[in-house]
Amino acid sequence: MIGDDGEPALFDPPAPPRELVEVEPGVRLLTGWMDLRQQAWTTDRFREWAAGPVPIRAAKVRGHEMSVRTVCLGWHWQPYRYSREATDVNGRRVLALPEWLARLGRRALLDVGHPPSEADRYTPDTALANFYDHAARMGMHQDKDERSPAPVVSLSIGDTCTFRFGNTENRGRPYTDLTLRSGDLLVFGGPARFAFHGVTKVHPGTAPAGCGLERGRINITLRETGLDG
Ligand SMILES: O=C(O)CCC(=O)C(=O)O
Repeated sequence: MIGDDGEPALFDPPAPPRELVEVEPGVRLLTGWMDLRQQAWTTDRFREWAAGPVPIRAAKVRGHEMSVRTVCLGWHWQPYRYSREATDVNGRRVLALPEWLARLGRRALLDVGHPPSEADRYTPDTALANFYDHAARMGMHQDKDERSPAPVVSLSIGDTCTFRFGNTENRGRPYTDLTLRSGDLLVFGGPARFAFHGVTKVHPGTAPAGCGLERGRINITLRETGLDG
């Protein structure tokens, strides 16, 4: 809980300890990366982005709406391409990627152990911000509409989910099921950059008080598109 004066309220449960886990080469999970106040602040920004000029929407894959709703910054993503204007929504240009988010991406790489020379070069130019209600899922897919092999930085806020991280060959085994909680940071790059992954379940009632979301889950991924202009 955040008190009226903006300070964390007394008797809050302690923040979960940070733990850095190397899931497999190229995939690192840093739990408890964002504190509650950072999560709530980011949730407020998400609500602003979702209002437009290109409002949050469910992208259509082969004519079927995804259960996840997405709003994009920097570049607009629609299956299977990026554009500046949201031609599948209202034709408006998406909001610019804020500099604080690019800086956050560089900090994320440093904090999971990428060398400073790599982290400094990281210049994400798009963010896909997803909202999951309790019924939403994301099928196994590769993030491969980007031309850059730079890592994907992924932030979770709200309800816990089961996130499946697979292999680069197909949607099936081998894969690892990870639990992503509010505040967790996941980075995947290197040999795992183009691995299949998805969200198999969102667990209702697991969002911590004070994260800014009472129900559902926000996920923000930062990426370098490698596109010009
Ligand atoms: O929600 C997540 O954790 C994953 C999102 C994802 O895979 C994507 O946006 O491509």
